[in-house]
Amino acid sequence: MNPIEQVIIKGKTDITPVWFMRQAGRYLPEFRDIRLKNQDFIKLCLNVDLVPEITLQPLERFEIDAAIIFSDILMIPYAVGQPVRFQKDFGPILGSLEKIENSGLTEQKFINKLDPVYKAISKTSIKLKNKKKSLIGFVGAPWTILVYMINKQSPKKELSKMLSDEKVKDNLLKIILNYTKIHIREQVKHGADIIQIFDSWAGLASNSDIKKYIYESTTELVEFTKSLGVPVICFPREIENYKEYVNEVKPSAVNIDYKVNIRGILKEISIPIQGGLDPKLLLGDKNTVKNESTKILDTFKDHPYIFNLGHGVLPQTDPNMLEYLVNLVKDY
Ligand code: 1CP
Repeated sequence: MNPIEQVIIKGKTDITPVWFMRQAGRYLPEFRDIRLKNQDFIKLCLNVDLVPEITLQPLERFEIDAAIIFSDILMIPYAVGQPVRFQKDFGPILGSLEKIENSGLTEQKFINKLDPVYKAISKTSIKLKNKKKSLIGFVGAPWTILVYMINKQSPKKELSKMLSDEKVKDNLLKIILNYTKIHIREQVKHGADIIQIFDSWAGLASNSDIKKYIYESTTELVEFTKSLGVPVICFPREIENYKEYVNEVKPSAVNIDYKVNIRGILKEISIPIQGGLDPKLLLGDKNTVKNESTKILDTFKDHPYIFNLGHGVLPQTDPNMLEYLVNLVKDY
């Protein structure tokens, strides 16, 4: 059993495993070199040689306990037939939803489209054999995928009125749930030993949306993943009530965002906790990083805990700072 499995399955607390959301990516010069030569981001996510290479890049540098497969949550809209492209300095741009209905989608077509992702997972899994590291597969939560598919761009910019149209949402939700399950199943089949569900825009759901589009739909994915014998970590970023979320959705572990009060959450939640450190701190000085991460480690010293950030590594982060942080956690 590797350290992350020990924490999640056995609730062991004497070791603190560590990995980072967005650990494979833009802050690494070796990733930027590859990215420069591969302008089409979706194509890069479908490159069977480069995906394992990028996935393993952070493990070459740091003593971290997991690899997270280099991919994107928007591979689902792409694979169900909605055009997706990433524009430099803007982010994702999604196309018309009509294309989905006309695409004659079947399970086999969907799997064929994402076949390079699964081959890349197998390849990465073989390279990690005997290394006592987890290989994390992931999906976007149905709500967050719904937001991107309807909004067609990051909700950071502007939010579409169509998000209040129940009929549009319900039709899409069925498709999203169906194909997200298939994507989870295939990732597990090819060697992912943990699944993380990213609900990056959970904080945008209105009270009337939370029950159906967050709790019920995420619970369906959590139960499905558990039925495959694999632990599932949920990250409902900026949701108001983590306690209620955990009680309703019952993930194997929960990732907290950096706005969460860590002493408060410790009292409210008994399942394993992951994350919490503000990624912006890594842009500052080492002393602050040391003080804040020690505070977190002290708080969770008797609770099953996996060290991580409260959101992804920022592109401006100096890799040396991450190395400093990993060593700090390992020496604690
Ligand atoms: O080089 C580039 O321009 C591409 C940048 C990039 C990268 C490196 C994107 C575009 N996605 C990724 C990889 C990625 N995305 C991973 C890889 C594994 C890792 O190291 O963690 C993961 C897990 C994701 C997941 C993802 N994609 C999320 C959920 C986590 C989060 O950050 O909230 C979301 C919201 C996306 C959408 C996305 N992908 C990329 C962009 C620019 C965006 C939009 C973000 C937004 O709407 O503001």
